[in-house]
Parts: sequence; C-alpha cells; structure tokens
Amino acid sequence: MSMTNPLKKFLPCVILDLDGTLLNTDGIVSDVLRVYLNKYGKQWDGKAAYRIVGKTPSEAAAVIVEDFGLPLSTDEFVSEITPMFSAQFDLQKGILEHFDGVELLLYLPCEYMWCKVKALPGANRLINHFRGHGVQMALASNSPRTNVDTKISYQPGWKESFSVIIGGDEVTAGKPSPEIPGVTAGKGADMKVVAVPSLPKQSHLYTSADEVINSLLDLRPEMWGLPPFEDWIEGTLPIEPWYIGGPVVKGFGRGSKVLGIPTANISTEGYSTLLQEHPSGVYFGWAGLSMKGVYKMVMSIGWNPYFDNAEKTIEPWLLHEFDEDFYGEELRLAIVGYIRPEANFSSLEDLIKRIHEDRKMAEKALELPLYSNYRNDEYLKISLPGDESH
Ligand code: ADP
Ligand code: RBF
Ligand code: MG
Repeated sequence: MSMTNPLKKFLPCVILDLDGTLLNTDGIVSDVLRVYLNKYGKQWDGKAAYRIVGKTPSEAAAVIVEDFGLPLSTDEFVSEITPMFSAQFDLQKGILEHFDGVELLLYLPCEYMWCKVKALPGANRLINHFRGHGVQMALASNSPRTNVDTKISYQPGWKESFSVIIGGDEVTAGKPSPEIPGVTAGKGADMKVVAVPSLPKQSHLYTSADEVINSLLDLRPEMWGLPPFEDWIEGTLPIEPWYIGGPVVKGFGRGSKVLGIPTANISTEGYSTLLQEHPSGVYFGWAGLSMKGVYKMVMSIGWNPYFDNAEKTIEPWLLHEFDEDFYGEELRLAIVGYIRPEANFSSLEDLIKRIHEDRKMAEKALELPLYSNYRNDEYLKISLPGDESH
C-alpha cells in the first residue's frame, strides 16, 4: 500500500462551486421567470439576472418586483410563485417544508426543476479528469445541503467524485467566509482561485481571482500544478456536437464581407435557450446550405468584445467562395469543436489576423476522422442540388 503513487499526496486539491460553475442554474431560473412574468405581460430579458445573482431569496424577490414594476408586494410575489410548483410540492413535501416560494425559485428545491438543471459544458470533463488523476475534489455550495444532494443526484457519477460535499447550512458562516470558498473566500483562505463568471461581461467583478476564465473549457489545470487535460487535438477541443439552423438573416452590416470574413448570421429567435447553454467562444464544424451543399465552417458565438455587441449572436464563416449572397436560405450547422474564448484586440488588423488563424486551424482539424464524420450528418442534408425530395 505504501507503494501507491507517492506523488499523489503532493497533488493540490480543488474545491468546486456548484450553481453557475458546474450546473446551469441561471438557465433554469430564466426559464421559470420567463413563464411567470408572461402572466403579467412582462418579458424576461435576462438583465435582471445580473441584479439577483448572489442575492438572498428575499432580496432577489424585491429586485424582481421592482425591476418589472409588478403590481404586488414582495410577499405577494412569493405567494404567487409558490403555487406554480404545487404539483411538485406534493411529491417533495419532506424537502420543501424548509423553503418559501422565492427560495423555490432561486434555489430550485423542487424535483421538477432540479432534474432539468443541466451540467455546464466542460463540467463532466473536468470531474472525470480530476477523478481519473486522483485529484481530491470538494464541492462547496452556499445552497442548503439537501438541495446540493438532490441537484447532483441527477448527474451520474458526481456524488462519488467528491471527497467532501458541504452546503451553506452546514457551516456557521457561509461565503464569503473561507469556511465555504467563493472567490473572496478562497483568497481569504490563501488559495489559488479561478473564477468562471456565470453571467457575461462580469469579469471586472472578479479582480481578486488569480484568473478569470470564460467557461470550464478554458481551464488549464497545469497552470495550478494539476495534471493537464489530454483531450486537445491539434489546438482544438472536441465537444459533444450540437446543432442549430435557420434562414440566413441580415447581420450587423459591419462590412465583414469587405474584410474578407463574411458571416452568415441566422435568426436566433427561438434559440435563446440553446445560445444560453453554450459558452461564448470560437468553434467550428460543418454547415449545410440549402440548394448548395455542405461546407467547412468556423464561427464565433458571443458578444464580439471588439465590437461589444449587446446581444449574443453566432457568426458562422463558411469556408468556401460563393458567387453570390444567400440571404433567406436555410443554413444548418453541426458544431463539433472548440478553439478559444472570444478576445478583444487592439486593432481590427489583429482581429482579422486571428480569425484567419482560426480558419486554418478549423480547416485542418475538420480533416480528422473525429470531426470529418459529421459532414455526413442527416441534419445537414437539406435540399441539395438535384434533390427534389425536400
Ligand atoms: P451581414 O452583416 O448581413 O451578416 P456580412 O458582411 O457578414 O453581412 O456578410 C454575410 C453574408 O455574405 C451572408 O449572409 C451570405 O449571404 C454572404 N456570404 C457569401 N459568402 C459567404 C461565406 N463564405 N460565409 C458566410 N457568408 C457568406
Ligand atoms: N469578434 C471579436 O470581437 N473577438 C473575437 O475573438 C472574434 N473571433 C472570431 C472568430 C471567428 C472564426 C469569426 C468568424 C468571427 C470572430 N469574431 C470575433 C466576430 C467578428 O468580430 C465579426 O464576425 C465581425 O463582424 C468580423 O468583421
Ligand atoms: Mg454577418
């Protein structure tokens, strides 16, 4: 037994946060608020998410009531939200007795919602990687322990991966006390802290962190004395493929085409959940264009920091010379790999240079069987020339 890997005991340990770090909690909160606010003829636009993040349930309730000018008091709001989950209450009475309606909303203590909370991209990869290398992991959440247990029970293999799981009700002082690390708490405990903000354009709030990354896909464990990921291939990271499509619409009209980088924007209507689920960044894959064919594609998803867009968009550049524009045509994308986070640049020249490097990388990677197989994906086969069946 003394022969088991002697280096193991020198490996650092990691403490992970749950909501917004490993689990897409923001997505589900938005889903519920969208439905709820609809009743009042109001639209959830995601802006209020910035104002409720990190707040206690009753503070958050007050913010929502005020922001949306709801014609009710905070208490009334709470009692309105509660019955929305009444069917689930009956199933979960034991657990739910601890919560009021706003906690239901924000801490998701009902089975119905918990099972809908998805692992964030890169969460399973990270957990499997550390577990495979014998790196000890703790899970530290401000959320009550029963919630933590229920939430992770829907994620296969998670519970067994943590040596320690601790909820906000199991310590005398929650985050930011070092008893449960968040960024402030982690620094207070003299640890190295990597922050992964769950809401966009928020990195300025995490200046005390040792590094702020955009998503778990960007974590480089070797920077922190941990074993490096081994799944990058020629500068690209294979991802679980995902699909998006629609008619090509007018984009920002910035003259990207003039710059030699035309991006065929598709309408993001009806895709807000899909877009929310995928971290911003530069990706690549295959593009099926109706009446034309299937082409290699490299794209950015996000807010284009260089232009600081207000909306998250996808900007696919089809790696082919077309004789004419194809606005209005159906475009379908199979996104298979990741390259890098979106970046800002000091000049347009630098941005363009970088995008051309992305293109080269994507063109080459898409020849690898791992990625090239998706060229034949059924989803991309839309009304190809000579095909009358669609
Ligand atoms: P917009 O701001 O309207 O998106 P762009 O300057 O980005 O305009 O040009 C995109 C348009 O150019 C697409 O909608 C498409 O019709 C056309 N286009 C021509 N070649 C390509 C290509 N290789 N990739 C993407 N779009 C192309
Ligand atoms: N915009 C940014 O602000 N930062 C980026 O890092 C960035 N990367 C991109 C990578 C690719 C492959 C593509 C196609 C676009 C990228 N963009 C980026 C978006 C770009 O700003 C937008 O398409 C412009 O309209 C191009 O002139
Ligand atoms: Mg465009």
